[in-house]
Amino acid sequence: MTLGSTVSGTTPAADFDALIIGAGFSGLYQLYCLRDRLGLSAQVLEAGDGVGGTWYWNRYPGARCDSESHSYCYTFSKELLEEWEWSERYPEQPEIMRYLNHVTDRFDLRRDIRFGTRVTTARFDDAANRWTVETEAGERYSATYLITAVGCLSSTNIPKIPGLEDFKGEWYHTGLWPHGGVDFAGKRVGQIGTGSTGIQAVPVIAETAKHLTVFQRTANYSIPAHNAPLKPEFKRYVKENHPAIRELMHSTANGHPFAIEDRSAHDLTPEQREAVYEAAWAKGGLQFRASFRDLLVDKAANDTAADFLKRKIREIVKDPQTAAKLSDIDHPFATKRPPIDSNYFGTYNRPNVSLVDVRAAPIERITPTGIVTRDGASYDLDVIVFATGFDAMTGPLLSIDITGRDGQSLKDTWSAGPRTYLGLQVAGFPNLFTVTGPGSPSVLCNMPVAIEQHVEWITDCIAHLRASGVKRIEASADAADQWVDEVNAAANATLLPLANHSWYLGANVPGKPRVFMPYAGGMARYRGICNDVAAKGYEGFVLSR
Ligand code: NA7
Repeated sequence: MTLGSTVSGTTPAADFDALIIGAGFSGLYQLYCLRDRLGLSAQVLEAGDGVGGTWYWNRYPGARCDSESHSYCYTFSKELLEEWEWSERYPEQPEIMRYLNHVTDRFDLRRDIRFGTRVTTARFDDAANRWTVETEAGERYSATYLITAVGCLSSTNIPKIPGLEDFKGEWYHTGLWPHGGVDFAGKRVGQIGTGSTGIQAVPVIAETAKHLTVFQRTANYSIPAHNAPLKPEFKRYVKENHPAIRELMHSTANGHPFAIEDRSAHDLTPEQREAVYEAAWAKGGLQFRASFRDLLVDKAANDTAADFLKRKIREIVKDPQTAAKLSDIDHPFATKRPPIDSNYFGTYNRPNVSLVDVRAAPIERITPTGIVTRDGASYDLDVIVFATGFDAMTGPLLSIDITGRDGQSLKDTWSAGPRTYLGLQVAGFPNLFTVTGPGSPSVLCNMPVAIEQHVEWITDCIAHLRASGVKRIEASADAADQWVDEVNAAANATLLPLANHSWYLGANVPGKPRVFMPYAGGMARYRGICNDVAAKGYEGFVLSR
């Protein structure tokens, strides 16, 4: 690192080859690759006071990963794979934090991460061919390459409900949970939101709250996780088979360690299909979606899974009215991110839990003492939990004021929705790389698999640029236009757009352009496309010397 004055301004900028924003799964691995593999000077800037990214902030009750632990980890280091041992089928937030801290220390990454440093602006200087980044505290950094590793789900979505500022009790968003935890004992708690987060939080909050009222806008499917401690034989299997497990994850559309069955739901009789679903339900987890190859592309096939799952809800939940509200699901199965749970529906059988349908009677306002809905009903509360999700994918990028070539801002460039080439670069923003950016499989894939692929691609690309004396790489506008068409076509070939209120489409944030953001063509296919682009001399990118 050097103190330079390549860019005009009051504070001299600290200069690096590369700046990485974020110290989650992506930022940590990107630092390792650029510093230890390519020998570049690299600095990570991280808003939090520790590593972990999404997992640093999401400490809400029941926070747990929906990918199985043996697949929710880096695969780049054989030694790391052999020495780390997960304790449960699905890792809980504290265990993921222990893992990421272990990785940080094992690879001596901490010394190149600056914590408590929130990036506010990033500006490309055309003449100097460098990015300058400013932080909330007014520090300045500059680098040839800027890599955003800001996560897809890190900008919280707190709905603007009138009256929140007058609420006399406590309120929290699950994605900004207090580090010291929240004591619900003896309290009347209201939780807004029944996505993956809300479905994890309900059973745990209900254990100690005096009363929990859940405000549900959209009823949701959920599959039991059947989480449990891992058996010694499974741990042994993972250690002995990690190359094969990795190969399997790389061969599938979603990056999970199981294949999608190569059969149609229509190939079986109703009785046979029921047996398949019962077995998948008993096994639990996201693998349910892999029971048939056509669940996400054929509405009639999907209906068979949806009917099964709605029946399960009605079997579990004893009160018929509550069961009816919970199973009145308006979108095909898995067209919104399918949650997995630990006794979510069963929790509604507790006497201290009740469900309010805010689709029928929306929340009108928050009062000093609780929530009032449009039908005039009021709910007295001591605590409100917002499990209301995120301004996903574009939110974390647009929360930084990013200005590219010729003074164009990312906000303006994306005013009608995100436009990227491969989710990796934006036309007009040279030498800026977006790890798991919009237009890449990202959230439709087991995240560490998507992250490793992006980080490795970016690393190889930068190595190529340096070896061949290329000073600047930028996605061409044509290639980006074609890729946006490809992303739309991939989504439209599935049932995913039928969930017209999904955050995949940006529909959960008022005023956000409705564009299907992740690439739905599958991770394995996407990996092939990226490899091909690189093999053809970075086709679709403009390289200048
Ligand atoms: P999600 O999946 O976006 O869920 C948010 C929930 O909050 C969902 O049920 C929303 O209903 C509800 N919500 C949002 N705003 C409101 C208002 N104004 N009123 C009532 N209800 C509201 O976020 P999660 O945190 O659960 O999960 C995000 C991802 O994290 C997840 O998909 C995994 O990938 C991990 P809606 O469905 O929009 O009607």
